[in-house]
Amino acid sequence: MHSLSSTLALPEAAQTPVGSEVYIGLTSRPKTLSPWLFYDEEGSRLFEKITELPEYYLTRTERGIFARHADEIIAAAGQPSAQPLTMIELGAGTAAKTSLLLEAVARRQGKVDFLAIDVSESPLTAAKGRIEREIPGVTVTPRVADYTTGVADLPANGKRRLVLYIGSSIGNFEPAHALNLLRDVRARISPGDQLLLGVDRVKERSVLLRAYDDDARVTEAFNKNVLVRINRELSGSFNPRLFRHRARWNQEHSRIEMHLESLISQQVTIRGLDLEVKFARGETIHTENSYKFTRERVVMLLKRAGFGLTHCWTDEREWFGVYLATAGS
Ligand code: AVJ
Repeated sequence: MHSLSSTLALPEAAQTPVGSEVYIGLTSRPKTLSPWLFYDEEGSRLFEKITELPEYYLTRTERGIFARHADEIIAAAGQPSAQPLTMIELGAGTAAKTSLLLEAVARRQGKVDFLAIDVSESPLTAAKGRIEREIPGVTVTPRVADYTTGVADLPANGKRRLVLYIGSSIGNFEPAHALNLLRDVRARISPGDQLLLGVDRVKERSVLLRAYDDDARVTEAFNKNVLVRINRELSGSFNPRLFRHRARWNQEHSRIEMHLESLISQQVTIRGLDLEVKFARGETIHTENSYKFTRERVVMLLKRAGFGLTHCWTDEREWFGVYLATAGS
């Protein structure tokens, strides 16, 4: 259907990051859309709402771990000789949970530089304002960049780097991509520098499923928002009501999958891409993977990326894991 000549004649919109992602995803079999497409303004707002849902334990649990162990985490990152730290966060967003760690660093060494990296500018700007107002001694440098395609230089300022990759964001990537990402981080820092990785753990299936299919249907709105975004940015004709939100546990790959399932046989036009997309009844668009980890898997991943696990922290139910690892030589 999509011959080379028609590919060459693709409209301009198909060459933007969103356009090409949507074009490739919706002409693939099975159909997919990458999870980064969720995060337009409305999607970012919906995600913030998700983090407050009773079913979505991830954010609350990780925050609890930081609230309880921040001083210990920061002391461990500075070992063995109380090294001063500089902090870097990948996918910082509003950096809400990060404050607990920044406060601990400020208590320990007075001043700290914080490089906050995110694809989206407005939450970073808000984070800088809030953090510098609330935590004396912290200087925030926002950097708008897509770290998933490679982190650029990570400044040390003569200090030991502590790189944060928290919130189980790594769970969105296929294992090979996650490994590449951590290897890339390792290549940008020095032996002895530290990585703090926050990941969601494997647990009872019903708990996992509820976290991605909440009663207030916020996750459903978050999932369907990608269709609304395509309608707006690429002149699509999706009717979100003709799709159903699905969350499923994939045991083999140890991941929650989110899909949008077509309720009927239908055809959708995406004028901006010059594209007609056919859906069979029951056919899905796979919109997200959220991998869940055992401790063994995290240790293996870190090791293969050139890190050695030194400490880990969890909550009482052992639902979430925070892992501190040292860059090897
Ligand atoms: C931001 C990737 C950690 O996988 O739990 C929340 C995104 N998707 N609800 C996750 C998400 C549906 C979230 N991460």
